[in-house]
Amino acid sequence: MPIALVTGVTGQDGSYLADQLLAEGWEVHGLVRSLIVEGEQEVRSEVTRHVGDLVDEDRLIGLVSDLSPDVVFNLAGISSVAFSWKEPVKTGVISGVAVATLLKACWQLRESRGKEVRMVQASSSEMFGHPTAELQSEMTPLAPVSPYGAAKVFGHQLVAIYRERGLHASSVILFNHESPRRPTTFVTRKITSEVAKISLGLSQSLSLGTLDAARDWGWAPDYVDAMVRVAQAPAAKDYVVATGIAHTVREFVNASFEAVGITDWEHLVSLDPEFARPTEVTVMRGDSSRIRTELGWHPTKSLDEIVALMTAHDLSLLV
Ligand code: F7E
Repeated sequence: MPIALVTGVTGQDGSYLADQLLAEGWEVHGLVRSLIVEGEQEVRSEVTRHVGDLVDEDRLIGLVSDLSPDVVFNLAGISSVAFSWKEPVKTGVISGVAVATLLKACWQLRESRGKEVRMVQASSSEMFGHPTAELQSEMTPLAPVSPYGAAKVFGHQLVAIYRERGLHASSVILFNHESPRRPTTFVTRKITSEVAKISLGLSQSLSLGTLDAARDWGWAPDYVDAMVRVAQAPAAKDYVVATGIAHTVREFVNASFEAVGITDWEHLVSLDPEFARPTEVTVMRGDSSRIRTELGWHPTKSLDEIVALMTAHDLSLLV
């Protein structure tokens, strides 16, 4: 039975990844900050939880050595671009420097016991910053415009350095991916949860930072499936994971209101500078040809399907 260590197992991606790995017969271990999980996904009982902090180098190295995993999936870190502006130092340490610790831990395990441990790093499209090409691929220059993007670049480049050194270390460059497990601090779930409330008369309006930004939104379980494929690929590489289709926040809002039968929604939505970013990437759209061709991955849901599922879920929480 292959063994996986998943950091960030209580997040949207970590919880879906644990579900998939368990279904495929893996032994799954998760790094958690505390055994009491608040505001995060419940960890399934089959996942062995280990309390530890990503900034605790001795703890991480000891854990990797004790578990001797086949794959370390690093999904932990600050995932909110907006929050990274408030806590740039914490973001750099947790989302950037901690990647070095995990790579060091994997390398030491390999050197000391000859264990062929692999690592998959959750990189991000935020590393591209203002895109210079219409579609971003593995070849697109990295030029982040947020503390989050900069921290991710550090981790991403270290993965490439350890790969060069001989470790089977890959990065998945994830474009936005959503689900009912997304926290409401992200725009998609903020929209669907608020639209559900408005449709039931429980809220009067939805405040957003902008309606014009466009993102390449996919279905989170598909992105987790990409990680498993990348972990099992013969050669370690970087892979963009994206649908290739961009939609604006306005289109997302429209689809969510449509899902609850409201067509005239403009008066229900307002703009609030509190939710606007110091720098905003206007359009992101990924070219995932490499993972489609080499590993047979493809997205399974359209934006309308994702919005309908998320809105229906939020309605079900209220009735
Ligand atoms: O923003 C705009 C916002 O916070 C999406 C993470 O998974 O994807 C995610 O980061 C867009 C941006 O996600 C509001 O300015 C408008 O243009 O849902 P988000 P994100 O920042 O793109 C990347 C790829 C990651 O790697 C990250 O970990 O929506 N937007 N109005 C808003 N965003 C929020 N949160 N709240 C608003 O009111």
